[in-house]
Parts: sequence; structure tokens; C-alpha cells
Amino acid sequence: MSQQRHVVLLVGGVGGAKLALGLSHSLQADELTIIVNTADDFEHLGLHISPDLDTVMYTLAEIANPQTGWGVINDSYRALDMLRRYDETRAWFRLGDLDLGTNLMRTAMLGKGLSLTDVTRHLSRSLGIAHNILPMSNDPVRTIIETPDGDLPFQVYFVRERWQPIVTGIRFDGAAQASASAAALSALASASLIVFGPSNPFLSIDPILAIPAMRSAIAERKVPCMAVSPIVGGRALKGPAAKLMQERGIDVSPLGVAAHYDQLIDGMIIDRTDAHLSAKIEAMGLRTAALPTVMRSISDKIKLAEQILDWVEP
Ligand code: FO1
Repeated sequence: MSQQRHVVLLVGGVGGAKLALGLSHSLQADELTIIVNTADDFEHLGLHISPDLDTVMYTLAEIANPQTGWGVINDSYRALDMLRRYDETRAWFRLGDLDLGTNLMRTAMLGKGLSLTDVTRHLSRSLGIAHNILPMSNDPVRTIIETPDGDLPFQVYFVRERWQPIVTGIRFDGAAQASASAAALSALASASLIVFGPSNPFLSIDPILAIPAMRSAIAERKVPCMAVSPIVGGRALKGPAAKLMQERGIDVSPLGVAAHYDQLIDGMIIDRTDAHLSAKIEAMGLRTAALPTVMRSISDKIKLAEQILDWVEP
């Protein structure tokens, strides 16, 4: 009996969310589960903010800001403008008025003792999303960026300092003690395919893998695990992935990404620009396909999703 198709996609922010949208158009609700990094989460202005969960949710609801990839399309910033009059040192994180609604609701529901998994299910279902968006854990995990001038909380590094500080180390405080969410583990147990989205390996995928039960679920997988390279032509499409690789002396190419994931993946999808690297990736024992991985339009996202599914399950 052929196993029920169930793709489990691990993602962080914008890049991974685009592939999630493409896959959500090709797969039924019970055929796709998206496990999202929550180590970017932070308490800000008394709110629990989950940037990657919201980026995936807004993207699947097709209300994400198309310019930035995060936040809500056509949002206004009147609350932020008022806040700035009282304390401009806390206005660096641009939280829009509609986005505020999401974060107010999440904070209120968490305050009533609901889990981040239950909160995310309520928010995503309320936005009409049928597919399952799951936090990697219901426990707090926080990315800390180590720099020559001291430690920075993730959003301070990424947003306030525009990821310019030199990174000497990355920690995921709380990961070793965090439990993978039961829903995420059961999704992995019933997966027919695991995909690491085109997200930052060090800041989006690694925090998920830093949770012991997550890493072992993937290390002991019985199905293929494929990574989509977030590096195209020696550059990251968005964010600090290439800069982090340079700072760590890692080859800024899909080869460097493949080496980083090591035994946790069985194959890698690279961009056509990097097709010349296929033989070297295969020499690492990985299956590889060179596809158009740069997603601008919705049809790019759907086409990439369909090509990945055809390649893995012909
Ligand atoms: N990223 C920025 O570069 N500048 C911002 O002002 C900003 C605000 C923001 C508000 C809500 C939200 O969900 C995400 C936001 N992001 C912003 C993106 C966020 O910092 C990153 O998407 C993730 O943390 C990394 O993927």
C-alpha cells in the first residue's frame, strides 16, 4: 500500500515561507506540515512576537507585505508613530497596526495558558489557512548572536543592527532543554518526505535541529530529507547567510550548505546557476537537482514545489 504523501517542511522566515506557499498550492491540507523556527521570537513592548511564524502565516494567507516578505500588506504604523513620541529607542522594530492585532491576540492567548502550537492553529485557521503551521517547540528557545562587543539578542542583531556586526558565535539558549512539540514530532513520524526550506541554515534551520528530539527524529528518518540551497551564485537571496558563511570560513555555495547539514540530508536542490556544482554535490553522496529556485511570482513558487515533488516522487 503506497504510504500517504505527507511533506514536512522546515523553515525560518521569508525564503522558506515562499516555498511553503508553493507547496500549499500543490498539496492537500493533510499532505503538508510546516515546522517553523521560533528562536527569533522575543518579548517586545509586553508582546510575544513570533516573526517566522507570522511570516509563514501571512504568506500562506496571501496577506504578507510583498516588498519585505514580513508584516502585513498595506499595513499602517500609527500605533508605532505614537509609541515613538514616548520612547523612540523602542520604535526600531517596525510593528504595523494590523500586525499588532496578531501579536496582541497571541500574547493574550499565551497569557491564558494556551500553547504556542494551539495559538498558532487558532490564528492560522482564523486567516483561512487549512495547512498545519507548527512551532518547532512550545518551549522558549532564543538565538543569541555573539560578537566581539558582546552578546546580542537576535532581533537586535538582525533588525536594529541590520545584521552588520561580526558574528563570532551563535547560541540557541533553551534549545537543549526544549521539547519538540508533539505535533511536530508526529508530523515527522508520518512524513513521506522531509524538506529543509531555502532558509538561513545557521539562523533558521539550526535552531530547529538544536532541539534534541528534532535532530534525532531527522537523523533516524526512514524517508528522504532534501535541502533547498538558500545560496544562489555565491550569494544569499536575502539576509546574512552568505556573510555568516564568510565569517565562519565556510564555502559560500551549495557545497558549504551541504557540508553544514552533513548526514541530516540525502539530497539537495540547487539553482540552475549552480548546476556546475552538481557532480561535486553528488560526490558527497547526495542526490541533486538543478532547478529554478529563485521565487518571485506565485507561479515560480508553485512550479518549484511541483518540480521538487516530481523529482523526489516521480
Ligand atoms: N525585519 C526588519 O528588517 N525590520 C523590521 O522592522 C522588522 C519588523 C518586523 C515585524 C514583525 C515581524 O513578524 C517581522 C519583522 N521583521 C523585521 C522581520 C524579522 O526580524 C525577520 O523576518 C526574522 O526574525 C528573521 O527571519
